[in-house]
Amino acid sequence: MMEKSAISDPFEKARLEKGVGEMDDQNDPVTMVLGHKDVRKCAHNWKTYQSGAEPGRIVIPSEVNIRDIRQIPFEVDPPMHGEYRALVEQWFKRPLEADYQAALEKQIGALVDEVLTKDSVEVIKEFSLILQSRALTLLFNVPFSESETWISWGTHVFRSEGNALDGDKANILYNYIDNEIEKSIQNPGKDLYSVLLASEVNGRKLTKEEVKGVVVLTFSGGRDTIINAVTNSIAYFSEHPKSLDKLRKEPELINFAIEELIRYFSPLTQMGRVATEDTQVCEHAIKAGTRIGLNWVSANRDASVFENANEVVLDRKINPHVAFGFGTHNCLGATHARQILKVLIKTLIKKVNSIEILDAKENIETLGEFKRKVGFDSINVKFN
Ligand code: EMZ
Repeated sequence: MMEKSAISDPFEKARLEKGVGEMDDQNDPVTMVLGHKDVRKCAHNWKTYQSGAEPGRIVIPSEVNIRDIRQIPFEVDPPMHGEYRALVEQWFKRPLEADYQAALEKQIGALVDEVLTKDSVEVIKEFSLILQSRALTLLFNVPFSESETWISWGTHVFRSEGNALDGDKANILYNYIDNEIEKSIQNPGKDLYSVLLASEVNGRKLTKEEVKGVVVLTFSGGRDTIINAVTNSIAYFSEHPKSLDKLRKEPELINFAIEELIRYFSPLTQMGRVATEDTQVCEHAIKAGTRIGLNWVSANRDASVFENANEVVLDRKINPHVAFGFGTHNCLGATHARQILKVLIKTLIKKVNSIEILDAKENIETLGEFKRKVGFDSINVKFN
């Protein structure tokens, strides 16, 4: 029987035969680029494949109908992209600092202690969502109590249960952010809002709209992605107790394990780009103004790059995965995400003997003819 934690690769055949796959998305079709080399090439080529299209359009499924706020630096092309990125880069490296790490250890330790006392834990709602929301207070440098509000928003800030894009839900986030920005203008502190409000690009202060653009991205980009990574990790260690033992005995492998789990799960399936000219990928015509999808998931299973690509090789040493994207737009939150997984694994090693899956419902994403398991809609476990 297939393991519950296993995630198969639906793109293999198309990747080998054509190099691309087609899907529709709200009548704005996407040509998905599937091979590792092609994905990297297109991601690198920001002149032909732009991010600075209409806000929301490079996200698949497209968010053009539910938002008009440009996310920064994510939906901006060079050279302006670099200006913004330089502003936020240091802030997003704070997860490497000792007190950040200690605070994260305290948060995750307490949460694991709590779930250990329960007979059954629904991992997404009772563990991963809480973990992500609490950890985010560190990234924002705001009081822990804010996480209560964020938890109430559920696993995705732009989608309601059942995955439908939801404009009303987006407005809850926007109103919240507008309010926080006003509060920081009145009362500047040491939080992300205040830091952004005080910073300058090209010799002028960031506008409120720009601050909002960075903040929206901080809320949305690392939400379902981290929740899926954490949930999939719990499922994986539940079915592979020996892997947890191995890391217990050889903690020097933890960093390799993190990269490998991220490669294998690839929480973000793909990211779109809009072609600025008529061009082609794998002899497949791409018309100016249409979209391609940089399919990280497929690239991360490319057998010409990864030996035993469909297995978790916990101590994989050479691992040029693209789960955090590639090139100019590589993931700003990657340091935070990696630190979360590191502390999670260390905490499991210390406190947990075994995890038993009681029942699980898969979350399957449909991309044209392809069906991809992203993770779970729900998964109940018992921590021992
Ligand atoms: C966007 C995206 C960023 C998008 C790196 O990914 O994440 C998605 O979950 C959001 O819906 O708006 O932030």
